Amino acid sequence: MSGSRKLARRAFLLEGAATGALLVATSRGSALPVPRRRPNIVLVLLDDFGIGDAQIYNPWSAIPTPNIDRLAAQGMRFADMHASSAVCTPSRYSILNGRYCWRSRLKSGVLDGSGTDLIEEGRLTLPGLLQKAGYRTAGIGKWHLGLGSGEATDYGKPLRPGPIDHGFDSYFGIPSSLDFPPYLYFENDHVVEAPSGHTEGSKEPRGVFWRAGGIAPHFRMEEVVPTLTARAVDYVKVAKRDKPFFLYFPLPSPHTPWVPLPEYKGTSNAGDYGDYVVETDAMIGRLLDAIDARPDGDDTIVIVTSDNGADWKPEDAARFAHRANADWRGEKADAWEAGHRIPFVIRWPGHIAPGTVSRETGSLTDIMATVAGALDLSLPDDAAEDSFNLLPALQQTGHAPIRPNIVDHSLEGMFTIREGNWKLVLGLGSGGFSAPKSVAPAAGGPKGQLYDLDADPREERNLYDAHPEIVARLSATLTELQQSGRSHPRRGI
Ligand SMILES: [Ca+2]
Repeated sequence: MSGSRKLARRAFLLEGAATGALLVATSRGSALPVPRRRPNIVLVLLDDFGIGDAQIYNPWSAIPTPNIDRLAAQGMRFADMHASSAVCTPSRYSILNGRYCWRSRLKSGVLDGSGTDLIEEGRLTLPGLLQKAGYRTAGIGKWHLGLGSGEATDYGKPLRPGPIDHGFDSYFGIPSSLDFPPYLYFENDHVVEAPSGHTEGSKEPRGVFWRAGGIAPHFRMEEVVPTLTARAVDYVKVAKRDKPFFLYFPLPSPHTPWVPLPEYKGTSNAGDYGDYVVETDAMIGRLLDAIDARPDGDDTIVIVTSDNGADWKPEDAARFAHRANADWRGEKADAWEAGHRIPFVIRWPGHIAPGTVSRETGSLTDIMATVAGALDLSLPDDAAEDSFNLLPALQQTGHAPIRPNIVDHSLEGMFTIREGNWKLVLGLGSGGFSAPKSVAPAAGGPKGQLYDLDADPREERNLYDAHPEIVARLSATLTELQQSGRSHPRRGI
């Protein structure tokens, strides 16, 4: 290992090693009053974008990301933020519901393109909360939370229930990941162009992958990201100021297929993946420019984050001098840190000090309670049950950890629970894509994994047998969280 890589590795490890509410900040703010006019809110959710991709998180990234870096310089980034799951569908469920997805009918894996509506009828969602508070709510991008009811989605019928039944005034996008058929756009409850064509799919080169299936005749993989971005930019440009707006913008990149437009080819040092990340960052730049051009541009909360870790395999790391998940162990889908530790950047001028970094341990399930806290909205007891208000971290007014614990979940449904520096994994192996995926316990050997992330952020020393009391305590806490149906204490009591 070269000297510079050693330094890089140390920087990654140091950034992740500290736990709790220690703040590394350029200045300390104080609690600010609730704004007179409610701010616009833009939530950009990237797909499989890793914590080592953006240069603001990883100065050694082989991919230029000037727009995400600019946003972070104007706001705050979190170093210890986690998706609640290491894969798409459950992570998205938890963002829009403030609730762990393993409490829903989906106990592991993801929905495919025929998956039906996952969000329970009547459940208050993040857009539903904002809709009730007088917001105009729009979703533009990858849905991946199921459409319709019954055994499988019937794309020939109205796509109900769907996003417009869960708090969105309007929705335009694609049903699931860009590698799951059918390949089409839908708007609100109907298909824009029927998937009357067929694609044989693609398996190579590495990352240019999509499955065989139905496709709308005018649907082009490489046009999806710019098409969605143009829609989002138009939305921001024309949104009237009589009401604040909430825009949920889940881009399907840089998830497979890695299909950058020709003008982005060769713009990174990380192949098609890196070039697609450059394009993704440029699209965020277009959206930021549209926001900043509005008279109320400063009166806007902008969040950029990712639904899980990067799909960056050992062979990718061998081919390119790039670490999409920094030096965290594993990759997307895993119970190990690279599966779910993700970038999280938030800008809110006048309320969040620019250029700040938080080491607060947070979860994407917290967006809902944090937004409610920022807007002084109350949440009913039967909503956002796993969501904590991170506003004290954003405003740098808190000192104690906000969350008592976080729970993460791998592709295969392997649970982890984290409390401070301790992380318990209920099983052996990654539980996801990395080898070994699953390991049967040896006679007399550990049944799970226990790591001290402060001392061992790479998760290399399993302390399961050395600290049975910690294993027992964290196991009991997880069981309590599972059985009680909530992490957040009952509100108003
Ligand atoms: Ca994803």
